[in-house]
Amino acid sequence: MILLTADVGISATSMLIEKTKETVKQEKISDPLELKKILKNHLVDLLKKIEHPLTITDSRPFVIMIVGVNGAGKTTTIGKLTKIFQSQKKQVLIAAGDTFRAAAVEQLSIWGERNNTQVIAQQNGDPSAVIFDAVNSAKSKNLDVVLADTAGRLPTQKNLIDEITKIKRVIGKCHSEAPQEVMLVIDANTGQNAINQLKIFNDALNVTGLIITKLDGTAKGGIVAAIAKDHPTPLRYVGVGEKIDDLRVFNAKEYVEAMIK
Ligand SMILES: Nc1nc2c(ncn2[C@@H]2O[C@H](COP(=O)(O)OP(=O)(O)OP(=O)(O)O)[C@@H](O)[C@H]2O)c(=O)[nH]1
Ligand SMILES: [Mg+2]
Repeated sequence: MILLTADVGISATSMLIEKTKETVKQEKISDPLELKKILKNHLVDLLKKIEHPLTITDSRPFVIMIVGVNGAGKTTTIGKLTKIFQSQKKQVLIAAGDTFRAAAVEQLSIWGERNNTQVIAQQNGDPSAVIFDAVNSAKSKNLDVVLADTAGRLPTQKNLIDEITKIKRVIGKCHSEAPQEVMLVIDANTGQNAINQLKIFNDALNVTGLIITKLDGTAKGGIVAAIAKDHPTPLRYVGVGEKIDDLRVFNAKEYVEAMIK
């Protein structure tokens, strides 16, 4: 029940129960209080599979494309990531690739100001063109990182999924290795639908990293266990609030401690 209500899902829950039973048998456990500890250890082992922090390589500019459904926390995460990268002495440029939502550029500009970072935007621009310009500009200035925001889109909106594959292709025209990271942002409240989001975005873009946001709310975030079991993808960071410092590097052990009290 603990696992299912935390969104771990049937498949990963069944596997964890089986593994727990095996351990109980092998180690001849008779104290019921030990069960939770054993279960937690198996969950940590599972989540370790996706505990892979992001490393920014020397392939300049290191372009990170941020994608996900509407309202997942993409733009906010860009603000938080900028601060983290700057603290690592990286020079960051932000590309306002959400040309769809009216207030998107303004929202990103506020994050740019907070971090004292340049935001490249164009009025009524095509998202591919905006990001292309930003990557070229970063290249000519020899900057370390480009964070490219994109508009929210649903896995069912085929035209918008096609559009984002085009954005990725165009980025590759300015720098053959770019985008070095395609980051999918998932709201922890999404539940099992997160797997579907991951599948569709992965088919279209080859997702290389994940961010799970809004873990400060009621969501327990067990969806990451389902991801680790059925669709293992490196989980880079977790969002724990709306403020600039509310982003943590994913750590399997800490995560499980927060998930199962
Ligand atoms: N509590 C909490 N709120 C968050 C977190 N991350 C983002 N938010 C909030 O979620 C809302 C949506 O965030 P955005 O960053 O605008 O999301 P988005 O994915 O860019 O949205 P679209 O561009 O409209 O698709 C905002 O109110 C954010 O403050 C988080 O980790 N915790
Ligand atoms: Mg946004």
